[in-house]
Amino acid sequence: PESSSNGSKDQNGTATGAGGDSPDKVALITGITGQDGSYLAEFLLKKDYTVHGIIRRASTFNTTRIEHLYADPKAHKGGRMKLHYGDMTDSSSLVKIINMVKPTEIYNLAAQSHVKVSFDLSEYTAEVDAVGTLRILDAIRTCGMEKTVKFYQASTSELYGKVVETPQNEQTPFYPRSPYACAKMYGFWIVINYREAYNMYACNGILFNHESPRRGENFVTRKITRSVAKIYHKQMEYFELGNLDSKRDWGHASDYVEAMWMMLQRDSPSDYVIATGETHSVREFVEAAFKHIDREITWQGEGVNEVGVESGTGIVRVRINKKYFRPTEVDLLQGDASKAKRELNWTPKVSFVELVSDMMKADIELMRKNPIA
Ligand code: NDP
Ligand code: GDR
Repeated sequence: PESSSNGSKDQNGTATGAGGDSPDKVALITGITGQDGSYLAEFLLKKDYTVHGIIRRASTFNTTRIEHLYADPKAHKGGRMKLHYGDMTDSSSLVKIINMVKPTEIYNLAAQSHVKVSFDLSEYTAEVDAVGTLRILDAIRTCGMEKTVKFYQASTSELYGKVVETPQNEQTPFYPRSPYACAKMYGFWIVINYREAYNMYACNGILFNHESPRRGENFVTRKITRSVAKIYHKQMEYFELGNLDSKRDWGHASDYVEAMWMMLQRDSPSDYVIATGETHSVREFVEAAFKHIDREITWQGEGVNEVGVESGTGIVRVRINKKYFRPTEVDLLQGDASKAKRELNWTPKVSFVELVSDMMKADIELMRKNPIA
Protein backbone atom coordinates (compact mmCIF):
# COMPACT_ATOMS: atom_id res chain seq x y z
CA PRO A 1 0.00 0.00 0.00
CA GLU A 2 1.02 3.51 -0.72
CA SER A 3 0.75 6.33 1.73
CA SER A 4 -2.01 8.85 1.23
CA SER A 5 0.26 11.11 -0.77
CA ASN A 6 -0.41 9.32 -4.05
CA GLY A 7 -2.54 10.45 -6.92
CA SER A 8 -1.10 13.37 -8.80
CA LYS A 9 -2.98 16.62 -9.17
CA ASP A 10 -3.13 19.00 -12.07
CA GLN A 11 -2.74 22.73 -11.60
CA ASN A 12 -6.37 23.10 -10.62
CA GLY A 13 -5.91 20.52 -7.90
CA THR A 14 -7.89 17.93 -9.85
CA ALA A 15 -6.74 14.38 -9.29
CA THR A 16 -5.63 12.89 -12.56
CA GLY A 17 -4.18 9.65 -11.22
CA ALA A 18 -0.47 9.13 -11.58
CA GLY A 19 -1.06 7.74 -15.04
CA GLY A 20 -2.44 11.11 -16.15
CA ASP A 21 -5.80 9.62 -17.09
CA SER A 22 -9.04 11.40 -17.75
CA PRO A 23 -10.13 13.41 -14.70
CA ASP A 24 -13.68 12.40 -15.64
CA LYS A 25 -13.31 8.91 -14.30
CA VAL A 26 -11.92 8.80 -10.79
CA ALA A 27 -13.40 6.19 -8.49
CA LEU A 28 -12.87 5.84 -4.75
CA ILE A 29 -13.69 2.43 -3.29
CA THR A 30 -14.02 1.82 0.43
CA GLY A 31 -13.61 -1.90 1.17
CA ILE A 32 -11.41 -2.39 -1.91
CA THR A 33 -9.67 -5.34 -0.23
CA GLY A 34 -12.95 -7.27 0.15
CA GLN A 35 -14.61 -9.65 -2.29
CA ASP A 36 -16.67 -7.00 -4.08
CA GLY A 37 -13.98 -4.32 -3.88
CA SER A 38 -11.55 -6.52 -5.77
CA TYR A 39 -13.99 -7.32 -8.59
CA LEU A 40 -15.11 -3.71 -8.80
CA ALA A 41 -11.54 -2.38 -8.95
CA GLU A 42 -10.79 -4.83 -11.76
CA PHE A 43 -13.96 -3.81 -13.62
CA LEU A 44 -13.33 -0.06 -13.29
CA LEU A 45 -9.65 -0.32 -14.29
CA LYS A 46 -10.79 -2.07 -17.47
CA LYS A 47 -13.11 0.88 -18.05
CA ASP A 48 -10.14 3.25 -17.81
CA TYR A 49 -10.95 4.67 -14.42
CA THR A 50 -8.32 5.82 -12.02
CA VAL A 51 -9.14 3.72 -8.97
CA HIS A 52 -8.36 4.83 -5.43
CA GLY A 53 -8.98 2.41 -2.59
CA ILE A 54 -9.14 2.85 1.15
CA ILE A 55 -7.45 0.13 3.12
CA ARG A 56 -7.17 -0.20 6.85
CA ARG A 57 -4.05 -0.95 8.75
CA ALA A 58 -3.69 -4.61 9.70
CA SER A 59 -0.85 -6.58 11.27
CA THR A 60 -0.76 -8.88 8.25
CA PHE A 61 -1.20 -8.12 4.56
CA ASN A 62 -4.88 -7.64 3.76
CA THR A 63 -4.43 -6.93 0.06
CA THR A 64 -4.42 -10.54 -1.22
CA ARG A 65 -7.55 -10.10 -3.33
CA ILE A 66 -6.14 -7.12 -5.21
CA GLU A 67 -2.54 -8.30 -5.42
CA HIS A 68 -2.95 -9.28 -9.07
CA LEU A 69 -3.88 -5.67 -9.88
CA TYR A 70 -1.36 -4.20 -7.54
CA ALA A 71 1.48 -6.39 -8.77
CA ASP A 72 0.87 -5.34 -12.34
CA PRO A 73 3.43 -2.59 -12.86
CA LYS A 74 0.96 -0.77 -15.08
CA ALA A 75 -1.53 -0.70 -12.23
CA HIS A 76 0.90 -0.04 -9.41
CA LYS A 77 3.68 2.54 -9.44
CA GLY A 78 2.71 5.15 -11.97
CA GLY A 79 -0.46 3.20 -12.61
CA ARG A 80 -4.13 3.76 -12.11
CA MET A 81 -4.79 2.00 -8.79
CA LYS A 82 -3.77 3.80 -5.63
CA LEU A 83 -4.29 2.69 -2.05
CA HIS A 84 -4.66 4.96 0.95
CA TYR A 85 -4.80 4.17 4.64
CA GLY A 86 -8.11 5.13 6.17
CA ASP A 87 -10.91 3.75 8.25
CA MET A 88 -14.68 4.10 8.34
CA THR A 89 -14.39 4.98 12.03
CA ASP A 90 -11.99 7.87 11.32
CA SER A 91 -13.70 10.90 9.75
CA SER A 92 -10.52 12.89 9.29
CA SER A 93 -8.98 10.16 7.13
CA LEU A 94 -12.10 10.11 4.94
CA VAL A 95 -12.11 13.89 4.51
CA LYS A 96 -8.39 13.95 3.68
CA ILE A 97 -8.65 11.19 1.10
CA ILE A 98 -11.74 12.58 -0.63
CA ASN A 99 -10.25 16.05 -0.70
CA MET A 100 -7.04 14.74 -2.20
CA VAL A 101 -8.28 12.32 -4.84
CA LYS A 102 -11.37 14.31 -5.89
CA PRO A 103 -13.38 11.27 -6.93
CA THR A 104 -16.22 11.48 -9.41
CA GLU A 105 -17.71 8.25 -8.05
CA ILE A 106 -17.54 6.77 -4.56
CA TYR A 107 -18.44 3.14 -3.88
CA ASN A 108 -19.00 2.57 -0.17
CA LEU A 109 -18.38 -1.15 0.22
CA ALA A 110 -16.51 -1.16 3.55
CA ALA A 111 -18.35 -2.96 6.32
CA GLN A 112 -18.19 -5.44 9.13
CA SER A 113 -20.11 -7.70 6.79
CA HIS A 114 -20.59 -10.93 8.77
CA VAL A 115 -24.13 -11.29 10.08
CA LYS A 116 -23.34 -13.81 12.85
CA VAL A 117 -20.30 -11.80 14.01
CA SER A 118 -22.52 -8.70 14.26
CA PHE A 119 -24.26 -10.29 17.26
CA ASP A 120 -20.89 -10.35 19.04
CA LEU A 121 -19.60 -7.01 17.71
CA SER A 122 -22.87 -5.10 17.63
CA GLU A 123 -21.55 -1.69 18.61
CA TYR A 124 -18.57 -1.89 16.27
CA THR A 125 -20.82 -3.05 13.44
CA ALA A 126 -23.02 0.02 13.97
CA GLU A 127 -19.92 2.27 14.06
CA VAL A 128 -18.64 1.00 10.72
CA ASP A 129 -21.79 0.08 8.80
CA ALA A 130 -24.19 2.79 10.04
CA VAL A 131 -22.19 5.75 11.34
CA GLY A 132 -19.40 4.99 8.84
CA THR A 133 -21.87 5.62 6.01
CA LEU A 134 -22.87 8.92 7.62
CA ARG A 135 -19.19 9.84 8.02
CA ILE A 136 -18.42 9.38 4.35
CA LEU A 137 -21.52 11.28 3.24
CA ASP A 138 -20.56 14.13 5.55
CA ALA A 139 -16.96 13.99 4.31
CA ILE A 140 -18.27 14.55 0.78
CA ARG A 141 -20.16 17.62 2.00
CA THR A 142 -17.18 18.90 3.99
CA CYS A 143 -15.17 18.76 0.78
CA GLY A 144 -17.95 20.67 -1.02
CA MET A 145 -18.39 17.81 -3.48
CA GLU A 146 -22.01 16.87 -2.89
CA LYS A 147 -23.03 18.22 -6.29
CA THR A 148 -20.29 16.47 -8.24
CA VAL A 149 -19.77 13.06 -6.65
CA LYS A 150 -21.94 10.08 -7.45
CA PHE A 151 -22.30 7.79 -4.43
CA TYR A 152 -23.04 4.06 -4.26
CA GLN A 153 -24.07 2.45 -0.98
CA ALA A 154 -23.73 -1.30 -0.43
CA SER A 155 -27.18 -2.03 0.93
CA THR A 156 -28.36 -5.56 1.39
CA SER A 157 -31.17 -8.09 1.16
CA GLU A 158 -30.63 -8.62 4.91
CA LEU A 159 -32.84 -5.53 5.30
CA TYR A 160 -35.83 -7.73 4.38
CA GLY A 161 -35.02 -10.09 7.25
CA LYS A 162 -38.19 -11.73 8.47
CA VAL A 163 -40.24 -12.78 5.48
CA VAL A 164 -43.06 -10.38 4.71
CA GLU A 165 -43.42 -11.31 1.03
CA THR A 166 -41.50 -13.04 -1.75
CA PRO A 167 -40.00 -12.26 -4.12
CA GLN A 168 -38.66 -9.13 -2.45
CA ASN A 169 -38.51 -5.91 -4.46
CA GLU A 170 -37.87 -2.20 -3.81
CA GLN A 171 -41.34 -1.82 -2.28
CA THR A 172 -41.10 -4.73 0.16
CA PRO A 173 -41.09 -3.51 3.79
CA PHE A 174 -37.91 -4.06 5.81
CA TYR A 175 -37.73 -6.17 8.97
CA PRO A 176 -34.03 -6.43 9.93
CA ARG A 177 -33.04 -9.47 11.99
CA SER A 178 -29.47 -8.76 13.15
CA PRO A 179 -27.31 -5.89 14.41
CA TYR A 180 -25.71 -5.97 10.94
CA ALA A 181 -29.07 -5.52 9.21
CA CYS A 182 -30.12 -2.78 11.67
CA ALA A 183 -26.87 -0.90 10.98
CA LYS A 184 -27.33 -1.31 7.21
CA MET A 185 -30.89 -0.04 7.61
CA TYR A 186 -29.52 3.20 9.02
CA GLY A 187 -27.08 3.35 6.09
CA PHE A 188 -29.93 2.82 3.63
CA TRP A 189 -32.03 5.67 5.03
CA ILE A 190 -29.22 8.15 5.59
CA VAL A 191 -28.32 7.77 1.91
CA ILE A 192 -31.91 8.56 0.93
CA ASN A 193 -32.03 11.43 3.40
CA TYR A 194 -28.86 13.03 1.99
CA ARG A 195 -30.15 12.51 -1.53
CA GLU A 196 -33.35 14.37 -0.67
CA ALA A 197 -31.86 16.99 1.66
CA TYR A 198 -28.81 17.95 -0.40
CA ASN A 199 -29.80 16.79 -3.85
CA MET A 200 -26.90 14.34 -3.92
CA TYR A 201 -26.59 11.64 -6.56
CA ALA A 202 -26.70 8.73 -4.12
CA CYS A 203 -27.99 5.19 -4.73
CA ASN A 204 -28.63 2.12 -2.63
CA GLY A 205 -27.90 -1.19 -4.30
CA ILE A 206 -30.01 -3.73 -2.41
CA LEU A 207 -27.81 -6.65 -3.33
CA PHE A 208 -28.81 -10.21 -2.55
CA ASN A 209 -26.07 -12.70 -1.60
CA HIS A 210 -23.29 -12.92 -4.14
CA GLU A 211 -20.37 -15.26 -3.97
CA SER A 212 -17.19 -16.18 -5.82
CA PRO A 213 -13.86 -17.92 -5.32
CA ARG A 214 -12.83 -14.70 -3.50
CA ARG A 215 -15.67 -14.93 -0.95
CA GLY A 216 -14.55 -14.67 2.69
CA GLU A 217 -13.80 -18.11 4.12
CA ASN A 218 -16.37 -17.91 6.91
CA PHE A 219 -19.44 -17.26 4.75
CA VAL A 220 -21.40 -20.43 4.19
CA THR A 221 -20.82 -20.96 0.46
CA ARG A 222 -17.06 -20.61 0.66
CA LYS A 223 -16.92 -22.68 3.85
CA ILE A 224 -18.73 -25.45 1.95
CA THR A 225 -16.62 -25.30 -1.22
CA ARG A 226 -13.34 -25.16 0.72
CA SER A 227 -14.39 -28.10 2.90
CA VAL A 228 -15.67 -30.24 0.01
CA ALA A 229 -12.45 -29.52 -1.89
CA LYS A 230 -10.47 -30.71 1.13
CA ILE A 231 -12.61 -33.85 1.36
CA TYR A 232 -11.95 -34.43 -2.35
CA HIS A 233 -8.19 -34.30 -1.69
CA LYS A 234 -8.60 -36.47 1.45
CA GLN A 235 -7.29 -33.61 3.59
CA MET A 236 -10.45 -33.54 5.71
CA GLU A 237 -13.08 -36.09 6.67
CA TYR A 238 -16.05 -33.92 7.66
CA PHE A 239 -17.07 -30.36 8.42
CA GLU A 240 -19.68 -28.59 10.53
CA LEU A 241 -22.50 -26.25 9.59
CA GLY A 242 -25.43 -24.51 11.26
CA ASN A 243 -28.89 -23.99 9.79
CA LEU A 244 -29.27 -25.98 6.56
CA ASP A 245 -32.81 -24.82 5.90
CA SER A 246 -32.31 -21.12 5.29
CA LYS A 247 -32.73 -20.16 1.66
CA ARG A 248 -30.73 -17.59 -0.23
CA ASP A 249 -30.76 -16.00 -3.67
CA TRP A 250 -27.12 -16.57 -4.62
CA GLY A 251 -25.48 -14.84 -7.58
CA HIS A 252 -21.91 -14.30 -8.75
CA ALA A 253 -20.02 -11.24 -7.43
CA SER A 254 -18.54 -10.44 -10.85
CA ASP A 255 -22.08 -9.87 -12.22
CA TYR A 256 -23.10 -7.78 -9.23
CA VAL A 257 -20.27 -5.20 -9.31
CA GLU A 258 -21.32 -4.33 -12.84
CA ALA A 259 -24.76 -3.39 -11.50
CA MET A 260 -23.13 -1.06 -8.94
CA TRP A 261 -21.43 0.84 -11.73
CA MET A 262 -24.59 0.91 -13.87
CA MET A 263 -26.51 2.58 -11.03
CA LEU A 264 -24.10 5.52 -11.14
CA GLN A 265 -24.28 6.02 -14.93
CA ARG A 266 -27.83 7.35 -15.05
CA ASP A 267 -29.13 10.90 -15.05
CA SER A 268 -30.93 10.55 -11.74
CA PRO A 269 -30.28 8.35 -8.73
CA SER A 270 -32.50 5.53 -7.50
CA ASP A 271 -32.37 2.34 -5.42
CA TYR A 272 -32.26 -1.09 -7.03
CA VAL A 273 -32.67 -4.72 -6.04
CA ILE A 274 -29.96 -6.90 -7.59
CA ALA A 275 -30.72 -10.62 -7.49
CA THR A 276 -31.06 -13.73 -9.63
CA GLY A 277 -34.70 -14.44 -8.73
CA GLU A 278 -33.81 -18.05 -7.80
CA THR A 279 -33.60 -19.34 -4.26
CA HIS A 280 -31.80 -22.39 -2.85
CA SER A 281 -31.32 -23.77 0.64
CA VAL A 282 -27.93 -24.18 2.29
CA ARG A 283 -28.61 -27.93 2.08
CA GLU A 284 -28.97 -27.64 -1.71
CA PHE A 285 -25.68 -25.76 -1.90
CA VAL A 286 -23.98 -28.61 0.01
CA GLU A 287 -25.52 -31.18 -2.35
CA ALA A 288 -24.45 -29.22 -5.43
CA ALA A 289 -20.87 -28.97 -4.13
CA PHE A 290 -20.68 -32.73 -3.53
CA LYS A 291 -22.25 -33.35 -6.92
CA HIS A 292 -19.43 -31.35 -8.47
CA ILE A 293 -16.97 -33.97 -7.17
CA ASP A 294 -19.30 -36.82 -8.21
CA ARG A 295 -20.31 -37.73 -4.68
CA GLU A 296 -23.80 -37.80 -3.26
CA ILE A 297 -24.92 -36.81 0.20
CA THR A 298 -27.94 -38.18 2.03
CA TRP A 299 -29.27 -36.58 5.21
CA GLN A 300 -30.02 -38.40 8.44
CA GLY A 301 -31.64 -37.22 11.65
CA GLU A 302 -33.78 -34.22 12.44
CA GLY A 303 -32.90 -30.55 12.89
CA VAL A 304 -29.71 -29.97 14.84
CA ASN A 305 -28.88 -33.69 14.83
CA GLU A 306 -28.93 -33.85 11.09
CA VAL A 307 -25.86 -35.33 9.44
CA GLY A 308 -24.83 -35.62 5.82
CA VAL A 309 -23.57 -39.05 4.89
CA GLU A 310 -21.71 -39.85 1.70
CA SER A 311 -23.85 -42.35 -0.17
CA GLY A 312 -22.32 -45.77 -0.63
CA THR A 313 -19.63 -45.22 2.00
CA GLY A 314 -21.62 -44.53 5.16
CA ILE A 315 -19.04 -41.89 6.12
CA VAL A 316 -20.36 -38.73 7.81
CA ARG A 317 -19.28 -35.66 5.84
CA VAL A 318 -21.38 -32.89 7.39
CA ARG A 319 -22.32 -32.48 11.03
CA ILE A 320 -24.65 -29.88 12.44
CA ASN A 321 -23.30 -27.74 15.25
CA LYS A 322 -25.59 -25.40 17.20
CA LYS A 323 -22.85 -22.83 17.57
CA TYR A 324 -23.32 -21.80 13.94
CA PHE A 325 -27.01 -20.96 14.43
CA ARG A 326 -27.95 -17.29 14.79
CA PRO A 327 -30.10 -15.87 17.61
CA THR A 328 -32.50 -14.63 14.92
CA GLU A 329 -32.36 -16.03 11.39
CA VAL A 330 -33.34 -14.78 7.95
CA ASP A 331 -35.24 -17.77 6.55
CA LEU A 332 -35.94 -16.98 2.93
CA LEU A 333 -34.51 -14.50 0.45
CA GLN A 334 -35.56 -14.34 -3.17
CA GLY A 335 -35.17 -11.10 -5.07
CA ASP A 336 -37.11 -9.52 -7.87
CA ALA A 337 -34.64 -7.49 -9.94
CA SER A 338 -37.11 -6.42 -12.62
CA LYS A 339 -36.51 -2.70 -11.95
CA ALA A 340 -32.78 -3.20 -12.57
CA LYS A 341 -33.56 -5.11 -15.75
CA ARG A 342 -35.95 -2.40 -16.93
CA GLU A 343 -33.92 0.70 -16.03
CA LEU A 344 -30.32 -0.51 -16.07
CA ASN A 345 -30.66 -3.37 -18.53
CA TRP A 346 -28.92 -5.54 -15.92
CA THR A 347 -29.39 -9.29 -15.78
CA PRO A 348 -27.24 -11.90 -14.04
CA LYS A 349 -25.09 -14.05 -16.31
CA VAL A 350 -23.92 -16.80 -13.96
CA SER A 351 -26.37 -19.55 -12.89
CA PHE A 352 -26.44 -21.29 -9.50
CA VAL A 353 -24.78 -24.45 -10.89
CA GLU A 354 -22.10 -22.38 -12.65
CA LEU A 355 -21.44 -20.45 -9.44
CA VAL A 356 -20.97 -23.64 -7.40
CA SER A 357 -18.78 -25.05 -10.14
CA ASP A 358 -16.60 -21.90 -10.36
CA MET A 359 -16.05 -21.92 -6.59
CA MET A 360 -15.43 -25.68 -6.44
CA LYS A 361 -12.89 -25.63 -9.26
CA ALA A 362 -11.00 -22.77 -7.62
CA ASP A 363 -10.96 -24.43 -4.19
CA ILE A 364 -9.96 -27.84 -5.56
CA GLU A 365 -7.00 -26.12 -7.23
CA LEU A 366 -6.21 -24.06 -4.12
CA MET A 367 -6.20 -27.13 -1.84
CA ARG A 368 -4.15 -29.10 -4.35
CA LYS A 369 -1.43 -26.44 -4.32
CA ASN A 370 -1.68 -25.63 -0.65
CA PRO A 371 -3.19 -28.37 1.56
CA ILE A 372 -3.00 -26.17 4.66
CA ALA A 373 -4.89 -23.23 3.10
P1 NDP B 1 -16.07 -8.28 2.63
O1 NDP B 1 -16.29 -8.62 4.06
O2 NDP B 1 -15.40 -9.25 1.73
O3 NDP B 1 -15.26 -6.89 2.54
C1 NDP B 1 -15.48 -5.85 3.46
C2 NDP B 1 -14.46 -4.76 3.21
O4 NDP B 1 -14.65 -3.71 4.18
C3 NDP B 1 -13.00 -5.22 3.37
O5 NDP B 1 -12.22 -4.54 2.43
C4 NDP B 1 -12.66 -4.75 4.78
O6 NDP B 1 -11.29 -4.56 5.00
C5 NDP B 1 -13.39 -3.42 4.78
N1 NDP B 1 -13.60 -2.89 6.12
C6 NDP B 1 -14.17 -3.50 7.18
N2 NDP B 1 -14.18 -2.68 8.25
C7 NDP B 1 -13.61 -1.51 7.85
C8 NDP B 1 -13.32 -0.28 8.50
N3 NDP B 1 -13.61 -0.08 9.78
N4 NDP B 1 -12.74 0.71 7.79
C9 NDP B 1 -12.41 0.52 6.48
N5 NDP B 1 -12.63 -0.63 5.82
C10 NDP B 1 -13.24 -1.63 6.50
O7 NDP B 1 -17.52 -7.89 2.04
P2 NDP B 1 -18.08 -8.07 0.54
O8 NDP B 1 -17.06 -7.65 -0.41
O9 NDP B 1 -18.73 -9.39 0.43
O10 NDP B 1 -19.28 -7.01 0.57
C11 NDP B 1 -19.06 -5.64 0.22
C12 NDP B 1 -20.16 -4.79 0.83
O11 NDP B 1 -21.42 -5.21 0.34
C13 NDP B 1 -20.27 -4.85 2.34
O12 NDP B 1 -20.68 -3.58 2.78
C14 NDP B 1 -21.36 -5.87 2.59
O13 NDP B 1 -21.98 -5.63 3.84
C15 NDP B 1 -22.27 -5.57 1.43
N6 NDP B 1 -23.07 -6.67 0.92
C16 NDP B 1 -22.48 -7.85 0.56
C17 NDP B 1 -23.21 -8.86 0.00
C18 NDP B 1 -22.60 -10.15 -0.39
O14 NDP B 1 -23.35 -11.11 -0.62
N7 NDP B 1 -21.29 -10.24 -0.53
C19 NDP B 1 -24.66 -8.68 -0.26
C20 NDP B 1 -25.16 -7.38 0.11
C21 NDP B 1 -24.39 -6.42 0.67
P3 NDP B 1 -10.31 -5.80 5.39
O15 NDP B 1 -10.01 -6.50 4.08
O16 NDP B 1 -9.14 -5.12 5.98
O17 NDP B 1 -11.08 -6.67 6.33
P1 GDR C 1 -25.58 -14.11 5.10
O1 GDR C 1 -24.42 -15.07 4.61
O2 GDR C 1 -25.81 -14.19 6.56
O3 GDR C 1 -26.75 -14.39 4.20
O4 GDR C 1 -24.97 -12.66 4.80
P2 GDR C 1 -23.76 -16.37 5.25
O5 GDR C 1 -23.09 -17.08 4.14
O6 GDR C 1 -22.96 -16.06 6.46
O7 GDR C 1 -25.03 -17.23 5.75
C1 GDR C 1 -26.02 -17.71 4.85
C2 GDR C 1 -26.92 -18.70 5.57
O8 GDR C 1 -26.19 -19.89 5.84
C3 GDR C 1 -26.49 -20.31 7.17
N1 GDR C 1 -25.39 -21.13 7.69
C4 GDR C 1 -24.14 -20.72 7.94
N2 GDR C 1 -23.55 -19.52 7.74
C5 GDR C 1 -22.24 -19.41 8.04
N3 GDR C 1 -21.60 -18.23 7.82
N4 GDR C 1 -21.52 -20.45 8.55
C6 GDR C 1 -22.07 -21.68 8.76
O9 GDR C 1 -21.41 -22.60 9.23
C7 GDR C 1 -23.45 -21.83 8.43
N5 GDR C 1 -24.32 -22.87 8.49
C8 GDR C 1 -25.48 -22.45 8.03
C9 GDR C 1 -26.70 -19.01 7.93
O10 GDR C 1 -27.40 -19.25 9.15
C10 GDR C 1 -27.47 -18.20 6.90
O11 GDR C 1 -28.83 -18.50 6.98
C11 GDR C 1 -24.26 -12.40 3.61
C12 GDR C 1 -23.19 -11.34 3.91
O12 GDR C 1 -22.38 -11.20 2.77
C13 GDR C 1 -23.82 -10.01 4.23
O13 GDR C 1 -22.81 -9.01 4.32
C14 GDR C 1 -24.78 -9.64 3.10
O14 GDR C 1 -25.42 -8.42 3.42
C15 GDR C 1 -25.81 -10.75 2.90
O15 GDR C 1 -25.13 -11.94 2.61
C16 GDR C 1 -26.76 -10.43 1.75
